[in-house]
Amino acid sequence: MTPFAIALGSNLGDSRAVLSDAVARLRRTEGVQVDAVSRLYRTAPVGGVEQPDYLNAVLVGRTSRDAAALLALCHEIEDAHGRTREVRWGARTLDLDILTLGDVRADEPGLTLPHPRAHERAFVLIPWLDADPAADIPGRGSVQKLLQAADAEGVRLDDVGWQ
Ligand code: A4P
Ligand code: MG
Repeated sequence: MTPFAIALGSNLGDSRAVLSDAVARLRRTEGVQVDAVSRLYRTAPVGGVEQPDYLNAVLVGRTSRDAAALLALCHEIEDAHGRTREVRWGARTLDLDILTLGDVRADEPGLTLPHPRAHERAFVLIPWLDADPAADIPGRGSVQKLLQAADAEGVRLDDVGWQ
């Protein structure tokens, strides 16, 4: 079983319900063991066009799946929640990004590991620390250290919570 971390994000539809369902699906997947789930954060959108705030979270666990199979699972769960067409720029009902899978390094068109932008994104690093205070990005360092250099403005604990 290899440790992994996945970032969850949503800024369209009933984001809280969508993220809860994504966690539930991961929990009941064979070969995936969920060890911890962060609290829920409401975050200002980073990059791209003007769009609604996101709800973000991070989940950590262990899996017997390889990187391709874990990515396929993420896509399957994203597909189950579809993409709505109300918003022209295509903000997502559900985004599942693999942050790390053990020490695996990948640089392929369909998969980059560790995630190429995770180390600089407070909306990833803050919930990641929640789920795993000892989290580390191979080649980048501890999440705690990386967070000190990130801009944490715009990331706040969601007051309703979940799970
Ligand atoms: N892909 C490559 N590496 C990975 C990986 N490690 N994990 C490929 C998951 N997927 C990976 O992703 C496009 C393709 O990336 C996939 O087909 C997969 O094969 P996508 O989910 O279709 O699109 P995306 O996530 O919108 O694209 P991108 O460029 O990955 O966007 P980002 O960088 O993830 O940014 N602001 C806030 N506050 N919160 C957010 O969650 N998210 C984004 C998306 C922008 N701003 C945000 C947030
Ligand atoms: Mg993505």
